[in-house]
Amino acid sequence: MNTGFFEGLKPAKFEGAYSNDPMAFHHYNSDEIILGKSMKEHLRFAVAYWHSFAWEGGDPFGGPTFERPWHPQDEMGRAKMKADVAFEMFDLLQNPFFCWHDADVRPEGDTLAQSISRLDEITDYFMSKMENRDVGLLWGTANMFSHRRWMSGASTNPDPEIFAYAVATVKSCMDATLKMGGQNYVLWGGREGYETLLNTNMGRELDHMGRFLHMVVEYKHKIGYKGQILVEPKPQEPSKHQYDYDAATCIGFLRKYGLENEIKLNLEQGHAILAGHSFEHEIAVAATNGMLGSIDMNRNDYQSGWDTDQFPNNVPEVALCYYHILKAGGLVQGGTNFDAKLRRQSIDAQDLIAAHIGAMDICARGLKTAAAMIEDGGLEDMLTKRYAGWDSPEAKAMLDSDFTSISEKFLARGHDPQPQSGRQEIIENYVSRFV
Ligand code: XLS
Ligand code: NI
Ligand code: NI
Repeated sequence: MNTGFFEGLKPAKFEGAYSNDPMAFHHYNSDEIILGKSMKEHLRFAVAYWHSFAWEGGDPFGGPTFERPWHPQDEMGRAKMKADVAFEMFDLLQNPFFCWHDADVRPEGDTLAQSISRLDEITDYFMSKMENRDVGLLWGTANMFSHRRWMSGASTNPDPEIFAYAVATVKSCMDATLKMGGQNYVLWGGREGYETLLNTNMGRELDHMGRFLHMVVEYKHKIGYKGQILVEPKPQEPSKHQYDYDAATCIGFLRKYGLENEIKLNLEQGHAILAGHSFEHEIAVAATNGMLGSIDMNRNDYQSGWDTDQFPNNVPEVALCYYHILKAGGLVQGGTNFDAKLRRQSIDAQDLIAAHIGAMDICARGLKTAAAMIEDGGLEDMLTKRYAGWDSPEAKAMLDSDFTSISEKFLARGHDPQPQSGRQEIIENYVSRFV
């Protein structure tokens, strides 16, 4: 039975760029082939359960604005109604993937055992709904940052009993992710960091986090889970400093603890901005190190300086992200998760659908733009030319040589190399032709 929450709305269809229907796709044409694969296969969109269904519209200055029929979210009957609405939304959006935290989908139990049995029950309920649909789980994760027990961290908590609670929690979420055929398992450590170094034994906390992630990987292999394990970098918020600061920091951490072949990264646009980077920078860092796993697509407000988790709306930015993703071989087992929420005033059911349709269109435009640049090959040509000097056998041999011999040969050549233009404006003009 339909809940009627989205009453009057029909499944969104592709109508082309000139359609006037705000509830139609203007650019996302799921079956359209781009560089040999359908848009659907490239983009692998996912809805974030927490923003779309669990968040109630509160902010630091005010309470909920949304007043959904599944509020308050404190009992299983309403958790199921919330699931019904979620799947009605997936039907309207042409069956995307979705992602959840345990806390988004089930009410907290009185004990951990009760929380886990509720997670089992609701994920079984999801699976019954997935049976006759083309909806998949992109990833599952544990919320180990909202409840007060996590205030001093999960795996980095000074209290070993909280570490144990975190282990049991992640174990249950990995079990549920495996059961649902989830393609990835994500760990984002919002409280794995500190408020002040004065009360923090950083080395000890990092060792505990490294050991915790090893246990995640050991458990993954033990249960035969074939999905990817991903950590999600973010520099701060809610903690003053988070250990998974950015892609480069995570990669260093994973290498230090010998996890670089087991764990990849889930990168988020807004987190890149908070870290003082661009999103394509984070993607390029991960890709260069063979650790690009999946993306959380959203945007920050450039004025507020918060992680505002808005739906993406900037085609040139999104295009450069997909350019680097395509160059790295695509998202493969990962996807494009909209870790994005409505604005607090957007209280209509229609807003929720429109936000996703718009974001899917923006990503489709970004993907097409990126593919056009790849097909044209202009950027690649420019790189080839810029580094052409390194193709000569003498230049290559230098990398196997040493300081003394390179210096002697260079001085003997008596060459005075002249600077070459980086041609940045010309290249930016080139990109503008595509966006
Ligand atoms: C918060 C994070 C979070 C993760 C999942 O900023 O983006 O939503 O994606 O825990
Ligand atoms: Ni985020
Ligand atoms: Ni995220």
